Amino acid sequence: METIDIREQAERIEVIKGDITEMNVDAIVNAANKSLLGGGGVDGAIHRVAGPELLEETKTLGGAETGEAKLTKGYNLPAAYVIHTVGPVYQDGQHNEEELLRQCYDHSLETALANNIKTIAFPSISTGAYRYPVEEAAKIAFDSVLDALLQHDASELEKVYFVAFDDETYHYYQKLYDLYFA
Ligand code: AR6
Repeated sequence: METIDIREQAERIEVIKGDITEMNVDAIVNAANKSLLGGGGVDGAIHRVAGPELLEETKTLGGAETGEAKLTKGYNLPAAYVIHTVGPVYQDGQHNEEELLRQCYDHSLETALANNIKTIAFPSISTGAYRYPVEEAAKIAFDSVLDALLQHDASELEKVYFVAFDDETYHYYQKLYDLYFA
């Protein structure tokens, strides 16, 4: 029964290889750090494209804890909003990393639902500078998104994109997509 429900969500999830800053969606998610004031990786790319007004707005937010999510406008991005979340730094898997990464996805989706954001694109949170193993991280991402899709119909949450920037990330996300939906 549950399998049938999950399969019905196939068209509400899409795995893409590319640059999240080009996504024409209601909101993109940023893999930020606790300062929320920008950095390298996807965070740097988002701030570059959004422009200096994004930094001005994030300065007013007072940072964020690991697992939290905070909303800003998208400024010069095609996306109307950015949801900034702070992933865990991966140590050895014994420091609550799994729970904290799950919170990033759950809180980002809750933020989307609370703000009438129906299309959302996620990068692979924590798997770059923060070194979370990408295969495990992708499972957490899928689990969180599938739970949200099963609980909210398309009128609330229309489509979730996973945007992989590199081949390895794309491979693991595709593998999971096939596992659930092929
Ligand atoms: N579009 C989509 N994904 C991207 C892009 C892009 N334009 N650029 C990089 N990625 P990372 P983290 C991928 O390091 O591990 C920052 O300095 C990248 O290939 O951006 O959560 C922050 O300020 C990888 O698969 O984020 C924090 O200090 C994924 O995004 C710290 O890094 C995440 O890599 C956060 O580290």
